[in-house]
Amino acid sequence: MERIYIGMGSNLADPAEQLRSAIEALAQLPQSALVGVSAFYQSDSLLPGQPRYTNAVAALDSTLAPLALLDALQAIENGQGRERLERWGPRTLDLDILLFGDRLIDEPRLKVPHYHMQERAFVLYPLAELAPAALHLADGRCLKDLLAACPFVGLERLSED
Ligand code: ROI
Repeated sequence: MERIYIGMGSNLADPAEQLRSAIEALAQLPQSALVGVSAFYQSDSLLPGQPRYTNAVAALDSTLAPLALLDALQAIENGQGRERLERWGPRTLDLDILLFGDRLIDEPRLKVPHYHMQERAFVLYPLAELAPAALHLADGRCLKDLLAACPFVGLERLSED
């Protein structure tokens, strides 16, 4: 059993509803238990000209292998109408494996820890609601230091409903 953190994002077709549906789907994954979900956060897209995003992080305990989990997450994305028209394009649902236990994964389909998480407030702050500040990533960085280097700017924490 490993603790996995999954970043969720949406900027199309009622983003908060997309995240709620994704959370229900994560709770149904085989060999897995959903153990936590952060608050939802809104922020502008990193790319200009796109609708604002709603983001959150989920914590999952699972015995699935990383690529099996990736397949399952992509099936959830596709099931919620994800169309891969352009890289970085607007999307109904994006599910990213941020951390997978203490593994370092470097495969063509999957890099863990997730590439850009250290510079993304919309990943780090929801993650920090679920993970201990002392959490060390497989590459040696600790969450507390990543947070200290990533200001809480442009994020709007939505009240739970
Ligand atoms: N911007 C925000 N705020 N949230 C995201 O999830 C997100 N995802 C992306 C890009 C387009 C880089 N910008 C984002 O893929």
